[in-house]
Amino acid sequence: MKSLVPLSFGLLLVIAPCRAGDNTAEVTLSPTPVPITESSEQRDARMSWWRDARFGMFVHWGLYSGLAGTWNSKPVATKGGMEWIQKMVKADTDTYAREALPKFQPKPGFASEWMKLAKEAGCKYVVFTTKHHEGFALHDSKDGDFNAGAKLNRDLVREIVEAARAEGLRIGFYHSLIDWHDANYDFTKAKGLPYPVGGNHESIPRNHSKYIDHLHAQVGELMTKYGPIDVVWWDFSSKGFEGDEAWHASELIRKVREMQPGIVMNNRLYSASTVKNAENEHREFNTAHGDFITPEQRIPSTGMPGVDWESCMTLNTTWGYSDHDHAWKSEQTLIRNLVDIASKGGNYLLNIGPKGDGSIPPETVTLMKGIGSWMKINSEAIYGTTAGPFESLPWGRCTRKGNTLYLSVFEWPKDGKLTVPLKNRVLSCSLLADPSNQLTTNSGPLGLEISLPSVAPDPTAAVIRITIDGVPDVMEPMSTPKAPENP
Ligand code: JFZ
Repeated sequence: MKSLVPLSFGLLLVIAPCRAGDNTAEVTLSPTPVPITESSEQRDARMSWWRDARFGMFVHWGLYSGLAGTWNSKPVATKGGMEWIQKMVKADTDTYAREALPKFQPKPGFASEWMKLAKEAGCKYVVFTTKHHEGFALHDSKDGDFNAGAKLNRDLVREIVEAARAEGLRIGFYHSLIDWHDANYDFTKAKGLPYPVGGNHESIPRNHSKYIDHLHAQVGELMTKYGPIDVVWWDFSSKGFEGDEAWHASELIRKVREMQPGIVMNNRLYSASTVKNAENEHREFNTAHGDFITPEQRIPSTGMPGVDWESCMTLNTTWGYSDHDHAWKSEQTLIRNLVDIASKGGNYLLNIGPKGDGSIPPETVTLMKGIGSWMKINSEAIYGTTAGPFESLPWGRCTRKGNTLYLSVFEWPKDGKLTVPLKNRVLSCSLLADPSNQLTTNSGPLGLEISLPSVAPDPTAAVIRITIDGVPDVMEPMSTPKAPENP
């Protein structure tokens, strides 16, 4: 009997003929909740594009982008998330909006610049902030007036979604659960979650269930007005404030899955259930809480077979744009991160922080185009691959596609000999940068030995594609013979 995993309890949908794809279709939910079950085959089908994609672009953009890390014409900091500037300067929402709104002037065509860069970098999907903790919604919302429709007479979500579709990119909505604007968001209950101001604000009574109504209403607009949405990226919950208590999470999941049956959802409606030792990190991830886990600013030491995961990371140290953060990572680091993450079976969601007018900082353009140049030759070693069969490799990483292995060499062997702890017979072996030239291979005591040209075709990561006979038969790492006990 095929295992049916309860996705969540859902409502029997009364749908007008066309689904969320057609923006005019009014999606009505019928009263009686019915269990939504999904077989693991159905789940694999729903997740397959996301698993094959491996590489996405994250975009943090909001009113904080116009402030650019500056408050009262002074830099607030040179490191750390400037999307949190309201909290860093302890500003109430009115003061914050007064300062920030005038500096948030999206220029025409900003979104296609983002999508063209994402495409050029080799990203397959883009996840952008429809609302961050500041509470400002980028869509033309009928729920409240702190949104682009009311303040700018623009629907920036529509502009961004349409630009993504024009480039054939999948689109995802980051949506903050935390809200530093809504007067009913009860920060006094939200233990472990950030809030910009305290003190006398605590005395004003707040009706958090009214905030939850606002949250669900805006999510409902986002999930019904812009066609098929591929990813939803909630942010974030704590051990002290999560799930149904904080967000009526299972009801939200049910509604979103009904409005967007194909959607892929992250895990942050619940606190990150972290087991911090490398061996069994996140092994117990419960997919009723979402589809994938979200390590932030780090790459897990080992893969997590059976668990879908996506590492999100900044190009410098801030998610939102800052004039004062120049700690840009190197192109080499970013490319090797992508390879490292893919070799462990994960996705890489690499962030850009556009300015208040939507323009992209030149350093960001250079770095993303640099990754794109590498992907032009080597994307076969990333898209549609799974984790490599090796625990670790001294000279690089390995990704896999059936009986084809992609060896990404970071440290080119000085003696031109690359040792791969593999017993299989080699059917073909060549560089992705020079596919027509077969490389010589021999099998030796330490496994497969590949003869390489003296100079690496790419100093960052040179990829060798080998097809082998059968499934990878990995040699146990040679236990270094113990030095005889000194008598
Ligand atoms: C959150 C946001 O606060 C931040 O601004 C950015 O959007 C990032 C992607 O996500 O940052 C977090 C969220 C959760 C943890 C740490 C930082 N956590 O659970 O450790």
